[in-house]
Amino acid sequence: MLGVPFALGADRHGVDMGPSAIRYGGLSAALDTAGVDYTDVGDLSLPTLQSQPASTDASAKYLDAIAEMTDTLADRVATEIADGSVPLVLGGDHSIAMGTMRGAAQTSELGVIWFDAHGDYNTPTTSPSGNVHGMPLAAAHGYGDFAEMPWATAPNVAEENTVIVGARSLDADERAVLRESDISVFTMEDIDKRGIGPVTDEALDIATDGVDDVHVSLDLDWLDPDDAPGVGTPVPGGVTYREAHTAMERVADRDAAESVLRSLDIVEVNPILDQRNTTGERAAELAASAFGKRIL
Ligand code: NNH
Ligand code: MN
Ligand code: MN
Ligand code: MN
Repeated sequence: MLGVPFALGADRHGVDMGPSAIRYGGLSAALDTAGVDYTDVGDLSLPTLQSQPASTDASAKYLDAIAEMTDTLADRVATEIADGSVPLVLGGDHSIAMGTMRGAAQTSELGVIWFDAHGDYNTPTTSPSGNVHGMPLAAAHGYGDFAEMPWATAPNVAEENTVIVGARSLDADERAVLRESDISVFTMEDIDKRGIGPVTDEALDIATDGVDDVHVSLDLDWLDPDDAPGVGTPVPGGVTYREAHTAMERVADRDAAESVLRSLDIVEVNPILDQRNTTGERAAELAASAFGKRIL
């Protein structure tokens, strides 16, 4: 368990307190119940929004600081995996996933499952906001502007093994790019038609096809804002807390059978926007479910 108290990718105060909120939400107790053998290695030391002058690059804000964060996190994640651990990375905004994926994919091929309301497939050229937390999946694939930024790119991650689950807010250019790509996108409509269990199982099939392991990235705005209000970019019409549980349980089931989980990040929890740490508590429970927590 590693905290990444980072907010520059969202350009919004409070998401840097996500690691504290998730720990305070009961993560250790939930992992104990799951019977997980874990160590909390604390938080990375990173620049805060308060300590930075406002970014002058409107197309990709704070990109230099984000590159440094990515280097630090990627090295740490790679080291922990080499030591036999499965990193549980607590964000922080979703830009941290660039670091997790680059570290996790360093030595062998990696599938990716992205549970998110958003596609996170913008680039500095296409982004409507300039917020890098809307770009990490494009960065990992070295897409567009990111082809010139090796620090952002995860080696050994193929579009064919990348799956977005639960999308319901795609920007116009992002949508066009995803439609043309070999990335699989399951929208909320797919979940409504088929159910979250079958959709998650198929996502796991795609992500692990011909590949050893998967990285799971869970953005708390994947959940409906009624269930997870403490996020910076809420989108109505999301999955329920129960559906999110089912998805994490399917991940744990597959991992128990085939040892597929290489790394997990839990991102975008913002306690400033939350209601009495509801979102922090739910993030903690969902993480423990992904690591095998069951009621009985
Ligand atoms: N698509 C929007 C953007 O790029 C919002 C991204 N926000 C997220 N992504 N929280 O998961 O600015
Ligand atoms: Mn996201
Ligand atoms: Mn999102
Ligand atoms: Mn494995």
